[in-house]
Amino acid sequence: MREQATKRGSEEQTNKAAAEALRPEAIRKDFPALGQTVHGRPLVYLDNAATTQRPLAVIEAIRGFYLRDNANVHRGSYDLSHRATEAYEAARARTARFLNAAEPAEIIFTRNATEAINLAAFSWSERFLGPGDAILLTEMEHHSNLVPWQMAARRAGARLLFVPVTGPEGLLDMDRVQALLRPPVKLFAFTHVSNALGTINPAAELCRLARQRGIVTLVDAAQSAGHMPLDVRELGCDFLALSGHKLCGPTGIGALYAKRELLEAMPPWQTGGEMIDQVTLDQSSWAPPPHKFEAGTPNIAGAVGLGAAVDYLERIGRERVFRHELELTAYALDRLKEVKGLRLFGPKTAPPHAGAISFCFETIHAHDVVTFVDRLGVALRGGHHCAQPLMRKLGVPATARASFYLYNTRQEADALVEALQETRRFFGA
Ligand code: 7TS
Repeated sequence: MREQATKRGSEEQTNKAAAEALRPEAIRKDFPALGQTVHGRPLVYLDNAATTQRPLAVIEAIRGFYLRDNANVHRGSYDLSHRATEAYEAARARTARFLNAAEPAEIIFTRNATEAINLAAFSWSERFLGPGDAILLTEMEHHSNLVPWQMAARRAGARLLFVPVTGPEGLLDMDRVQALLRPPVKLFAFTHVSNALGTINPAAELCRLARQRGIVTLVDAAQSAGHMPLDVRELGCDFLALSGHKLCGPTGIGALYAKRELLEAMPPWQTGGEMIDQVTLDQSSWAPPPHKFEAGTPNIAGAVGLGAAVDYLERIGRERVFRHELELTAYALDRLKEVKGLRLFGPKTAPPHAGAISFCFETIHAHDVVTFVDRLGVALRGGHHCAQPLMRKLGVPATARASFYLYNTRQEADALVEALQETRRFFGA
């Protein structure tokens, strides 16, 4: 009884914590890199869509691994190697839990989201894509979720089809989705959140429509994992790709989630050590998933860092992170309207606008904007954001982009607006 009451009490506390607004000022203490000045100004780091900063918990986890547990995995039969293997596989289990995958074997560690998509595009297409088939993508894809499919289609004699992006708000044309999700389409790959427009796509709905028609789905979650609650079983996707460095983790580690039956059916991508069962001079058989898809010595310390990152985000609560980001985005979208001559891309409201805001001045190149505001301490990204087809559609060569994360504050959104006002005055726009 008492135990139950205590449990209920702690659940209530957890729920209360989840309901509490996130306090970025407190969170910033976990991120030493944010406390610095650049060009004599406090750093305002707004390039989180490119990569996020790392909390001490992640830095310490990597340090601790190299200080105490460093050895190769799945090889030695000595204590240190067992510890390294345990740490690596524990990171896989934590990542699986983070995504609510049915089992850790559904998580393949990769270098990043790009490699995760390349793996899926190569192996799935080898087995399941043939002449005359089609792959459906959208016009807002990052090159990482476009070029691998171009290559796969070329190899298979298949073609690519695209869901159009509509209007200045940059939403997917849902009528066209309905019309396109039918033979010869075999797979639908789309971004959950656009890095260039900030649009949050209705991923669960898109997966549901595809599933109804027997079409396989891949969700590019590079911009959503770590920013909002994400549950692969609720989404109903077949594949999902993420990068550790965009969710507080280290660079050089990412993951592909895939349903086990697909991983069983797909041939390996890279081959060599670690991924085999039996090898003769003439032929080989494969280890079961996930190891079938992890050739060679993996990024062990990177996986440990990713495990620490997902733990960190779970402690904070992704629901709170998401709410904070939406509130900050809504505030910034509103304030950016004050800047004369600034053209904003993407949805007008948050949601469906996530924390990456793209904009440009009609008469100042995005690179000039980014270089100018850097001198004021504000770190933005300028360019085509690896989405050249989308830029062509928007009719601009490049945009400047501010992207928020859990540690960004309203004061930083104000600093962005002020820096853009100064830019406009300086260039006489
Ligand atoms: N997909 C999306 C939607 C992305 O935004 C990115 C990276 C990737 C895939 C690839 O991630 P990677 O970790 O494999 O490189 N986007 C960005 C960006 O917007 N600025 O720098 C990288």
